[in-house]
Amino acid sequence: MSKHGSPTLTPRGDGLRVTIVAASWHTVIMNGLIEGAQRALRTAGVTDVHLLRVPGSFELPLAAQHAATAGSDAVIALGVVIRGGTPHFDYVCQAATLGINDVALTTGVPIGFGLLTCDDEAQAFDRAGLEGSSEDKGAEAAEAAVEMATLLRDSP
Ligand code: DLZ
Repeated sequence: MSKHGSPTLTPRGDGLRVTIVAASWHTVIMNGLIEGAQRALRTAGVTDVHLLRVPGSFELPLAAQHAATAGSDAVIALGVVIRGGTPHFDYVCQAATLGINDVALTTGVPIGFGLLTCDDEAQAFDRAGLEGSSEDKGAEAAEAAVEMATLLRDSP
């Protein structure tokens, strides 16, 4: 377990098809999340990896649904939403979170939840798996998705 309480997962994902769906706001942090997810997939032995870029986090559920119904064994949803001065933050976070969960439950395809919902850029940077970050949420989301995909595949 890490100092933040996250478990140490070492999933094997050989033979899986995995799609990363990634929003495009907050470029530097998004790059960190995507690279973290790709790194974790390589470590897990996943070679069939696809990347689907969408405009913002609000669009993540539809992209995840597309990937799940098009044959992906697991999806990783990555986005960064930074709190602003209006209620927009809450609407985008809620729609993305509930939508992603809904897609996982209705399709049966596991979706790693890598949506950062932060008060400011510094908080997001600290979770982005970049040099100087203390957490790597892209990698964590990828490991969880692969772990779930193999768990569901191998259980009766
Ligand atoms: C509109 C908006 C705002 C204000 N902030 C963010 C953000 O911090 N992160 C993010 O991923 N997307 C943001 N968006 C865009 C919405 O997610 C969506 O793309 C637009 O409302 C168009 O549907």
